[in-house]
Amino acid sequence: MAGCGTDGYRHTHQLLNMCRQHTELFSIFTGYNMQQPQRYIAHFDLDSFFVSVEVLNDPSLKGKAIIVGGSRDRGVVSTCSYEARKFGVRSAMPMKQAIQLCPHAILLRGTRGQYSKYSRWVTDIIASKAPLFEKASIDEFYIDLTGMDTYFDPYQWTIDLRKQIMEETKLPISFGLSSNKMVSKIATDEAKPNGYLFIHPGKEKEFLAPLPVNKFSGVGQQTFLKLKSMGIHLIGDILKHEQAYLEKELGKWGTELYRKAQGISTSIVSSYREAKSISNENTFHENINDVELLLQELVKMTERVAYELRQDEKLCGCIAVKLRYPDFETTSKQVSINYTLRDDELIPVAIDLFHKLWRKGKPVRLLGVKLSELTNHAVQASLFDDAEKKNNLYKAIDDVKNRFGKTKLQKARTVKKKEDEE
Ligand code: DCP
Ligand code: MG
Repeated sequence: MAGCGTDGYRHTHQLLNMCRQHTELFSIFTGYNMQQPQRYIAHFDLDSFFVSVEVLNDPSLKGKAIIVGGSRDRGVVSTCSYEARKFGVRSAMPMKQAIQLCPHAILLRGTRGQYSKYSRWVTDIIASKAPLFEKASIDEFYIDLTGMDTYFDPYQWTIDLRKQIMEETKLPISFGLSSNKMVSKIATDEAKPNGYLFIHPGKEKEFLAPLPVNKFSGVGQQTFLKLKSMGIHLIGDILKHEQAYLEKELGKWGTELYRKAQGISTSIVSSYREAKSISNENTFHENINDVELLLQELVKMTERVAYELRQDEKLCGCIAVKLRYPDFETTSKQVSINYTLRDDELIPVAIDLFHKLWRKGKPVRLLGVKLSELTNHAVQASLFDDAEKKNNLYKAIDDVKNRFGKTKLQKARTVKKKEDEE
């Protein structure tokens, strides 16, 4: 069976992970240093993802300065080709500014469904090969290969996986491989575009030293300027100072930077398969067979889970509806959707699933909605100006919900019935 080998690795890996955590705890509590297995973590990230998809669909765009984003006057840049980056164009920059920097760039509004499709395709390839992986965003993955060096060379394995992804999807992707997530992510960044980099265990500090401090996530403009005023420009400069001095100047962040500069990071790769979903279920006091009432409940629940999704700053790629009848027969149906966080995209799909699932007229005991395939949310939802407006609207609604409780604002369908009843 095709999946057997990978499953074997996965189980071995889970065991190793448990052992590692226990070993760490044992060491912390007893002070006795137990030998840890060498960690290997790969980080993969597609190159100029949205642009690469556009180029696949229209090869005449290859090699040109391309910007994918919203409208010229009010939109922001989602991403741009490396040719446009040479002119200083960056993600999240106002389109107006980007056009000024690179007036000859080809402007594209983007095709969102396509990005979800390719994101899934890459995910599927990684899922079929990797012992344990985490999908960190729509185009970014961490793979934990710890313990697998008994079976194969982790570097060669990662090179082969990259080759497979590029051959199958035709999308360029880069990777960094090292002993931890932080260093691998920075290595990917250094390897881009269309490259890869292996930082051998023990060489982390050396690799980081000549890089600017804002390579660390979390070092924004403010910290950057503060560090500059302290004479710290490069990561290596951080270690020229005592930890106590950094702490005095920067508080906890100083300690954190001191650790990071040494190439230390212990965060673990959390499995995509086990990644959380957001769900809401309701067992009714009395069974319901009125379709309007059921739909009203369904909309309310979908709004609730979508709100939770936005609070977690995630997008979802899959929605499921579940029904239980009084005889306890339980059915559910799910469908993959374009990655979204929006009620107006989720609700119609939930309603459609409900109609496909429900045996008309049969009383329902329990109704549930679940969002899964959660991934971190870049601002790609702001691709279209209309989406931008809607996202701002949701933000405003969510702010009110946060301040006054979740029941204050609901959509027409969820309040209609109550008004009718009054
Ligand atoms: N994205 C977006 N808005 C942002 C950042 C990203 O819409 N502010 C979208 C467009 C990107 C995709 O997410 O193509 C992936 O984000 P990355 O940060 O990985 O950027 P790219 O893949 O475009 O380029 P890189 O080669 O730097 O990874
Ligand atoms: Mg990318």
